[in-house]
Amino acid sequence: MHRTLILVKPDGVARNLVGECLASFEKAGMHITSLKMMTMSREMAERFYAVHRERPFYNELITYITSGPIVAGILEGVGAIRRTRRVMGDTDPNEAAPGTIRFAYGETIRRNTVHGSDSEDSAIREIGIVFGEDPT
Ligand code: 3AN
Repeated sequence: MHRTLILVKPDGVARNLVGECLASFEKAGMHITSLKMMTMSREMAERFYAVHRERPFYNELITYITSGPIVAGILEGVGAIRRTRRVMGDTDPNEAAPGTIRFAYGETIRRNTVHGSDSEDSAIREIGIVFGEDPT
């Protein structure tokens, strides 16, 4: 059994897409084991996106992710990371496959509606940051 962290980002919450996004993950066989609504502090966002610190889009990414409420969840299931990312689609909504969340709802590469951990190490790190728990 694997675990991953998902976020419904500010553009998704603002457009009433929380239920749609969570339903997509559940339909793909994921089980929601934790869920919360929150607004990320700048400090949490900087820890969360630390790997992107040197990227040209970093400041705008931090401003965006802290701009309004998000919904964070822990999903559990076989192949949770891979399956969740398949349901989300490519980072750039223009590249995302039909049937994915980002194809349906993503606005731009930044306002792309959802986040999902990209590896087991990221999942452990991100669950720790957002839920303050050791997921082992
Ligand atoms: P993903 O969320 O698909 O794993 P990452 O980890 O490469 O994508 O990027 C993290 C977040 O940074 C993305 N979800 C997106 O919001 C933002 N981002 C990535 N690349 C760009 C870019 N070229 N311009 C603006 N924002 C970007």
